[in-house]
Amino acid sequence: MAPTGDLRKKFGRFRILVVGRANAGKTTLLQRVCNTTENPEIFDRRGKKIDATIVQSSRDRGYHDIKNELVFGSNPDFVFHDSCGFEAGGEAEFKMMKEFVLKRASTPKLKERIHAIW
Ligand SMILES: Nc1nc2c(ncn2[C@@H]2O[C@H](COP(=O)(O)OP(=O)(O)O)[C@@H](O)[C@H]2O)c(=O)[nH]1
Ligand SMILES: [Mg+2]
Repeated sequence: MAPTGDLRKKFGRFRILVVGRANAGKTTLLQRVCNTTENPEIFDRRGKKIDATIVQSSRDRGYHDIKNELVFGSNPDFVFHDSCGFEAGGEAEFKMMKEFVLKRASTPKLKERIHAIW
């Protein structure tokens, strides 16, 4: 087995999808794991930072996009994706999550792959 450092170099950041209902405690869980109380920075899939003030005041699709990347400043090597499927409860959202998982679990682009689902 390759030493951890080699794996890190090959795969880059560790990417985790968190799935659960609204208010299940997903955000709290991520903060606990990252040992922080800060809110994550949110980036779109192209890496463009999404303004936190927009995020807080808006419930539009721009924010509730499973492709957005959540990163805590204290733990920049971990990237989280927050499922929106179960929050909206709609079939379209569930389908998007399914597609996201199917695509990102097998993509040959290692940097885009999800490594774990919680
Ligand atoms: N009692 C209790 N409350 C929790 C726990 N985890 C989170 N909460 C609270 O539940 C609410 C929703 O948590 P949040 O992490 O925002 O849920 P999310 O919508 O899944 O991201 C917040 O008010 C948290 O403080 C827990 O383990 N026990
Ligand atoms: Mg949350």
